[in-house]
Amino acid sequence: MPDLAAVSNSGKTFDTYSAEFTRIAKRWSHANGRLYSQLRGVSVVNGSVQDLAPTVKAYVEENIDLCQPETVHICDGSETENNSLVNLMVQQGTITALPKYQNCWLARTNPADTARVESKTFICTENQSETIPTPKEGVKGALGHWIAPTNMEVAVKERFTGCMRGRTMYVIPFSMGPVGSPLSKIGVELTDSAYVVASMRIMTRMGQAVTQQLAKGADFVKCLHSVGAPANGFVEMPSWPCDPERTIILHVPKNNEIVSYGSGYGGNSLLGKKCFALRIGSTIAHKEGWLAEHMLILGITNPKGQKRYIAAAFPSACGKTNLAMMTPSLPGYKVECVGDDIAWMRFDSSGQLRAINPENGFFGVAPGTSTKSNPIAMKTIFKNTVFTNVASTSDGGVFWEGMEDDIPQGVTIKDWKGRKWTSESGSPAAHPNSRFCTPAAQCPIIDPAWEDPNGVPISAILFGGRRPAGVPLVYEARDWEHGVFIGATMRSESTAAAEHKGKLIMHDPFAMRPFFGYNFCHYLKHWLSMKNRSERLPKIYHVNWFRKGANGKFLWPGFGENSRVLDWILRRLDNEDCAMETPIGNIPKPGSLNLTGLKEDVNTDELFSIPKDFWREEVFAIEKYFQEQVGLELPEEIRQQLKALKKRVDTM
Ligand code: GTP
Ligand code: SPV
Ligand code: MN
Repeated sequence: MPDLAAVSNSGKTFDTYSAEFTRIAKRWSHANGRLYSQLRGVSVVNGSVQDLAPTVKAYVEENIDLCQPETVHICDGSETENNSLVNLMVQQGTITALPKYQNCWLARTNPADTARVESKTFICTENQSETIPTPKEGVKGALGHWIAPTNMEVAVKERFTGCMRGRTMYVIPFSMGPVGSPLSKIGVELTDSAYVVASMRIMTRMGQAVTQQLAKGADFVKCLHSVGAPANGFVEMPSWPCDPERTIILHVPKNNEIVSYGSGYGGNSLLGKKCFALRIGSTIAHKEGWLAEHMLILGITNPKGQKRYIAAAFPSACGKTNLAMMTPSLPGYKVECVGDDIAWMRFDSSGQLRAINPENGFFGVAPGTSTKSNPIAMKTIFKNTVFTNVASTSDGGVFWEGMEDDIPQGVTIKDWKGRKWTSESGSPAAHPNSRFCTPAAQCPIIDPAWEDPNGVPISAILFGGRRPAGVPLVYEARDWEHGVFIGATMRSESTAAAEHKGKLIMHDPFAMRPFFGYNFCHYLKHWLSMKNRSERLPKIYHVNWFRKGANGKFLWPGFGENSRVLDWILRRLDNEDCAMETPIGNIPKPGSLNLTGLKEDVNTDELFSIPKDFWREEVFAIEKYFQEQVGLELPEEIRQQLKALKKRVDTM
């Protein structure tokens, strides 16, 4: 209700009183028999305009004018609010209940909207060279996409004008990182998707507490999102509106601004995640002297009770969530989870690298998650979780590849498109990129320090990927520069997390290729410059759980057995003499990787072999990649590293 008391200040004439009353009354309107305040003539059906910081209000108003929503809903993050959104989505058919579990929901997307779309993701800067290195003539750049400001303006106008007609614009105030931590950053996402609101409530700290920070004048990243209204007006699947033809995801580092249109899925729509915490985040980090990385963070305690933290960058769907929640097979070890996807890291005044997880939930790959592979995830996800594109069971539960043992006799399955499914159907039951969206606090091994405003101290950084051939289980960088080179030359088999078809070995430096917010070469220089920030830099490793033998099967059992690799790494951090030099880096001395109690036979010769032919090809591929994608801009240190590797491989 308007604050009439505030109007009736003593000493005012009746005319002023009446004029002020009219002015205030104008900001209110009737809808559904209720009184609502208004913004630009649009009813605000939840939350109070008075609570909005002037800067936020201006941002909302500007986009009301552009998107022309029917109503505005300012999110408070409450359970009541969430319940009403859930009810709305059930009514609209966007989600269905999963009565087998507590407060769990299944969303089925339009089959044309199931993953991130790298090819439609752009960074907008005045000059192309701020965003991407200049590729060799005739070569298509593969280190991000640039868009000019004028083109972006056209793209936005074309898509966003009136795109929320008949819909509600939700205003989501959110914090990446614990609210109020000096390392955290705030965002405001405007979206027309209730699914995005419900997901952002899990993935970020969202609502009232953040509104209060904003009211105190906190800066924020502007995040505008619409699922879109296709140009031809035809919405194929009203329960999941989207506009795949015209999907576009735009970032303006200069204004800390994100604009995303046409997709409701994951990294395309939950703008705190890849768009903010990585792309815009990396540009802020570059300016402020820290690192925003596609990395998990885990704590590991050895049998002596000594605890350390490790960060690891693997490309999408290459094992971050699984490693972050690992149940170690080696007796006496304990792993605790700080984060499974993103790390914000900076050196403190004593030269210790410290990391926070800016997220509040896990948006994890469902297929492959099982009581065998990731029991901790299985203990996390069956309450307060939104599942997307998994299969469903006749007893009100979920199913995906890997859950075969969990399905009771007589229970039938519908695939992610809602069609009857059996193991003979010939297609996967769950979409390969189907996901769970679940609160991090529910993880039974969440680290006690996971919300520490100062972050956790990082002792080692791992890079890795899916390398079916040639790349050993683990190797250690010779020094920081070599470590940066290893990150820069990462390659991995493509997965279902983005739109790439087939299993191509793709270059994915630092697992950041889809997420660089600025020119890769400037990013490399930034990483190299970290050398001057500390006397005690973390050690760097490369790991590969995915090497295959001649029979086409994985050579290494992975998952909990990866604790054996972490054990070797921790012993290296303690300066144990358990490594030997090879041309590509240091690998475990024969017999030094603890294999005691390993249930399967592992061919360690094959697992650790470094075939000369393979590595000559690898060096050649890296050389070609740098020549074509980066050219003369490549930092000299990296050029020297490549030269040295080539020489070592040639004299193998
Ligand atoms: P994003 O959320 O896309 O960034 O993926 P992620 O890096 O967190 O990958 P995740 O841990 O979800 O693993 C993806 C897939 O790889 C799942 O199907 C896992 O079962 C599988 N996987 C993870 N770790 C291992 C491992 O050690 N060995 C094998 N063979 N497969 C693994
Ligand atoms: C990834 O692809 O790396 C993810 C999923 O973590 S998404 O949020 O969709 O980007
Ligand atoms: Mn990821």
